[in-house]
Amino acid sequence: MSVKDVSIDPAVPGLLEKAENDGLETVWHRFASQQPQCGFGLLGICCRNCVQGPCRIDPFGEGPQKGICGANADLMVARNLLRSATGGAAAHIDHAYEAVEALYQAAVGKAPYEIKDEAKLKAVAGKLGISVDGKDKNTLAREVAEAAFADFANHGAAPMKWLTATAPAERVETWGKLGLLPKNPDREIRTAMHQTSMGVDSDPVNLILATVKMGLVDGYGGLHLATDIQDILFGTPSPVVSDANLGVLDADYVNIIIHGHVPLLSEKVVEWARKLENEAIAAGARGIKLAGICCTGNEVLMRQGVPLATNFLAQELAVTTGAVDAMVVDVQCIMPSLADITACYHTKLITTMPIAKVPGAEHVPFDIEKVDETARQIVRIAIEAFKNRDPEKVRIPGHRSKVVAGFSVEAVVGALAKLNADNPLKPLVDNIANGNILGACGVVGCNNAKVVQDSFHVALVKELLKNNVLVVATGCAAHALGKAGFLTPEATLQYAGDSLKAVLTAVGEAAGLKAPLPPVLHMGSCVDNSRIGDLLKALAAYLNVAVKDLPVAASAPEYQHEKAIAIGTWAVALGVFTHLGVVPPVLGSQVVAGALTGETAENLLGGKFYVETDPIAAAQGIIAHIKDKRAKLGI
Ligand code: CUV
Ligand code: SF4
Repeated sequence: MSVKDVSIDPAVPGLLEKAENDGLETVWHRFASQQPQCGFGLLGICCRNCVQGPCRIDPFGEGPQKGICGANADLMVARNLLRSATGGAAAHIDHAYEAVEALYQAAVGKAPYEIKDEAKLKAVAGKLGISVDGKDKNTLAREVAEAAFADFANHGAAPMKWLTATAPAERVETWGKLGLLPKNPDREIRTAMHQTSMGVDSDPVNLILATVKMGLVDGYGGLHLATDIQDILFGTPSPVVSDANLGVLDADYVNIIIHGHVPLLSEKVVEWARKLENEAIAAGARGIKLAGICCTGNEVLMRQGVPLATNFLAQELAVTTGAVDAMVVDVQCIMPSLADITACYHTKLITTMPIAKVPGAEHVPFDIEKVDETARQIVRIAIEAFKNRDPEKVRIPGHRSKVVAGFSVEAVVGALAKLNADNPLKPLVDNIANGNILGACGVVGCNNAKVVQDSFHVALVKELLKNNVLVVATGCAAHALGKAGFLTPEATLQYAGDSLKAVLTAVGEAAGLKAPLPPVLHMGSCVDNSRIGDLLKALAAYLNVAVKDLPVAASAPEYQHEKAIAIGTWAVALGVFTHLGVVPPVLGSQVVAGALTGETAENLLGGKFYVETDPIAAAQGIIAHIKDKRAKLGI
């Protein structure tokens, strides 16, 4: 079988052909062989929550309308949705928890990480009400880690500290009134699994509210906690120039790809790759090239300038270049098929986490106390593998695009402070108020085999920029936009509407960049969606309105992961109009679909989901929403 027209990434067609010639199947081949996909599953109306099942509901109303226990379509859809959001939140919470453990171990001298960002450490401590006076950085870091641990050990009635310390006060009050404030992330996950098990909650509305609460668990116990701790440990990102796409691999070098989400090991791999250049040269290479896939890629791009190899859907094709000596993976979004692909080349697939092993891969366990040894060993495995590379099998696509990344809130405010030191947000807000910037949209999330790779991201963003909507991006969306050339000053000249172009040019000049700011600001990985939340909080505070009143929106055009469901729910809870470009499995229930996309969500939370599978129509929907919010603000 041959597949075509699956991606707009120019590096894909040639490599796909190579994969087929090498006798390999990819995600797109498997997607084709899955067609047609199960209609019950697509609508969310099947249940496997007990062993009397599986049960399914006839969506046409002729067959069964209830499962064996009596569960109807509304209950199945609501229960499945909460379980998905819980799965996503669990991934982020586990990630954040590992970062906290690393910070604690570093602070007590047990893990070889240096605490790089003392200013961020103090800022986070300040928000938590921890006094910073006279404390050295290790003492303060230990206390911040202990405050995070306290959330996980919270057996009382008080809400999660990380939430109350970082979320907008107006939101905390709103969520409190609705009874949605989470207490302890682990406990909320346990409760949600219990609530959705056979014969517990059968009220779809109660389950929807629990899903919103899970969004908050994700947003603050996962995203915000992970970002804060990673910034403290590894530094808060600031703008950095690099490249994106598989052309960043180099046949003359040892090529190491780091893939996954948690930067605890990859930061060290970057360090050791630099230290062991000489060993690579001794092995006959000109040095070592690193490149990232998925959110680990975003993390090391922002803080270390490591180029992006590619995003989720093309991870297999990265290996089919035949030029990757080691693919190092941690957790999340790692295709099990990678082992089949690496088996066809000299590439070493290296798993590192106890919960993420792949049969056929070499497992080099991540041990926080010995992380230097682990990283050194991994780099040496890559250098050894390089010696076995078959030049006949190498085909590196020529495609690479320049990217400017690393726009943390601190960096954005820093750039704006060059225009107005006392009131950095004023120039931005003034330009929103006068209409030069119509509004802003966070374009985030994954690739999904149901969508031509990167096509929705690019078409949507082109239309938004043309209409003077500023875009911020994270996750695999940021990769997509990077590969397509949107993370550059040149893109401002090419794609931004006239008034947006003028503002970005003025800010870029004033910030001393000698070029416009890019029209799409790369704000990081998926957990760094917390940065977008912080930016919204700051804008709302400056204007003295609620986040839900701002002329902004979010979009996950090509999302696939349960994590995206959790993040999207958090965004809606924050009051953000949140577009989805892939239909979530909720259409089997009018109650659930209606509540999430209609007035119920909007009245309670100020935000709602908006599902639209056509990029231009989606852009128009987002723009209409932004205009509506502007009108209500009287601007
Ligand atoms: Ni966290 S979740 S595919 S966007 S990394 Fe990309 Fe990244 Fe996975 Fe989705
Ligand atoms: Fe069927 Fe009810 Fe069991 Fe689900 S919980 S599988 S609907 S009997």
